[in-house]
Amino acid sequence: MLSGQQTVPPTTATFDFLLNWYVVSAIIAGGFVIGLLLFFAVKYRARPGAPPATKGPENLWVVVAVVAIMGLALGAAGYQTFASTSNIVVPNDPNAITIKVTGFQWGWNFTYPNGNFAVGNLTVPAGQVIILNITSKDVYHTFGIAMLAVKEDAIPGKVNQAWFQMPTQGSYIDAIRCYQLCGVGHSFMEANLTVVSDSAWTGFMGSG
Ligand SMILES: [Cu+2]
Repeated sequence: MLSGQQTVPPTTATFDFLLNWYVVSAIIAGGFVIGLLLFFAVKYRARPGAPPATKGPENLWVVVAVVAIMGLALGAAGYQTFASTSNIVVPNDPNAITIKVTGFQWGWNFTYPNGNFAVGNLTVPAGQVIILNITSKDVYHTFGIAMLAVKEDAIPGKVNQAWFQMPTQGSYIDAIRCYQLCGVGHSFMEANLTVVSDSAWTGFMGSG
């Protein structure tokens, strides 16, 4: 859905970056372990007339190398995970726009800073930090925008925060949907995301 976009939203970029780290780390650790397994399986294979297997000398370097390489790979992935949390937690931006999101059976209600609300369509200005205060009117729902790597539970009596920043304008049909089975209408519990210019947003809010 983001094809043709000039820039990648920051939350999406962070999760893409982490996924690459995890895949590379897993390939290094997994490749080393499986490589050793195959090497030893061939080297010590059963051969006709060979003496029965006996315990050989300890190969300490193998143990140290396996632990060190796996530790480095996992440590690097863990470091990158914690280093990325600053991009995932809700930013402290004084210009952020806060919108209340209320899930219900079956739809999404968006309440804007001016008190107006809309059902089934979330309108936001491009390039601005959008903070969502997510709750539910009835049962558990999960608010999600897959293309922006946003997902947060909507729980009655509780407010969970999520944020995103969409660099470019556009209209994204059914970009928002529920990710928690919540009843017979769950599969239709969708909403559109409309990203507009600053001036259109000012008009949308009325008087600015
Ligand atoms: Cu649902």
